[in-house]
Amino acid sequence: MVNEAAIPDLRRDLEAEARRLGFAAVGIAPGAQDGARAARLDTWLEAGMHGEMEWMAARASHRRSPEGLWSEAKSVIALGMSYAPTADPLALAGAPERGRISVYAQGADYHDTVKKALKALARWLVAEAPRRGLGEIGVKVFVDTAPVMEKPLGEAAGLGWQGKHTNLVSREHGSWLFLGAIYTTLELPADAPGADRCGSCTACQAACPTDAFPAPYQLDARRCISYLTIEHKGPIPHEFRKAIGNRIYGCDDCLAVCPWNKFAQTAAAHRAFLPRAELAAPRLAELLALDDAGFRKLFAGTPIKRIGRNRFVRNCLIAAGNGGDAGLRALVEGLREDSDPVVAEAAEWALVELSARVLRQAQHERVLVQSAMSAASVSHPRSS
Ligand code: B12
Ligand code: SF4
Ligand code: SF4
Repeated sequence: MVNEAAIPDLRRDLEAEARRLGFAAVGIAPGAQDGARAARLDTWLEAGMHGEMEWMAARASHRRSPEGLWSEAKSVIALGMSYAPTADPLALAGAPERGRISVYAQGADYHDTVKKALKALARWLVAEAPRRGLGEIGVKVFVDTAPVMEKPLGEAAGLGWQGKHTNLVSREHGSWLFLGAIYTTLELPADAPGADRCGSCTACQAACPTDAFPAPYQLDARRCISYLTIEHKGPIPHEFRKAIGNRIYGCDDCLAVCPWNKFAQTAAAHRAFLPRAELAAPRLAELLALDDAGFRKLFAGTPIKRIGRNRFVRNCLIAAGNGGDAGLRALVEGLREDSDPVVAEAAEWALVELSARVLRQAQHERVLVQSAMSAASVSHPRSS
């Protein structure tokens, strides 16, 4: 006999334990999810909006719903860990000599931090359920990489709602929650789903530099700077290079402009995600000089290490070309000989951009000198 009466206390203590482990948001969703979200995933995949992320399509039947992945899953414990920034994520937009790393990647790798806390919470639950007369239970923990739709599950569990930028927005934590999930065979009472509070706002749609939203609540990943700088392996398509600006890993623009961020409690942010000093505003000159060993050393323990030196330097070259800092010319020239063809191609492009910028600058200066000279001859007509 299962001691049903123990469930409310377990639910309360589970939440307290989750908070002790560093989670800022906790909710419960049923293991059976409605088919609407699954249908939208299918439409998204059929339209090819996942680009080269073949892994999104590969296990779609598992991804569609918790029960599709694990038929015994009765409930989902959805969890959010805050990485609310204290500085303005868009502050470096006007600093072309520096690269912009998105907020989520400036501190510890969330995969490690969230997974560790999820495992600790799952162990707690596995120990507590039988102790409270609820019998032996099974659990599986997920963060990011498994075929799990974390945002819809977070919404179903009441953590917030999926905003028009498609990410989960929380009333207490704004756009800045990492999500994770524990699937369990234990049946827990579900929380009410989060209600959409976007209203008539379109700030995130208007802010996107690459026009990556074909419609509100839909993202074409192939156009998203986060995808282009992190997931995309080959040369970055030319049509997006200018719009990338100095973003060298991910993009925060649609998140940063969300008005709900003004309620984000920065005190709730997990300390592990505080920005590392060297990643908050890195100089492109230093990043362009990285070799494999230097890259691994600088980015050890961060999510950036995953993309490897070549893809990262490719991104920095795009930023260098866009920034127009002639001081980077020698470094860029050197990278034209790089053994990686994608790096070499990006260097070639950056060099053309830098040269064009220097030429434009010289022309601009010539025009200024000429107009200053003619102004001088107008104001001193008798001196000629
Ligand atoms: C693939 C992926 C990406 C891809 C594609 C993003 C995307 N929107 O799908 C790329 C590489 C672009 C990406 C970028 C980012 N990502 Co990402 N990503 C994922 C991943 C692995 C899967 C997401 C997924 O299932 N996409 C498939 C689409 C179809 O799902 P969906 O967006 O939920 O689609 C829903 C809506 O679009 C809606 N919908 C579709 N059509 C329609 C039509 C109508 C009318 C309506 C109403 C709704 C609707 O229904 C769909 C189903 O509910 C998750 C981790 C995970 N396992 O869940 C992290 C995840 C979503 N990413 C995350 C983060 C932090 C980011 C970035 C902010 C990183 C950065 N700073 O660069 C950006 C944000 C870009 C953005 N605006 O989405 C977090 C989001 C946390 C949160 N609070 O939501 C996650 C959950 C990782 C984590 N564990 O924390 N990501
Ligand atoms: S992350 Fe950047 S590029 Fe991607 S959708 Fe948001 S604003 Fe657009
Ligand atoms: S910026 Fe506006 S539309 Fe976009 S998610 Fe936030 S509230 Fe919704």
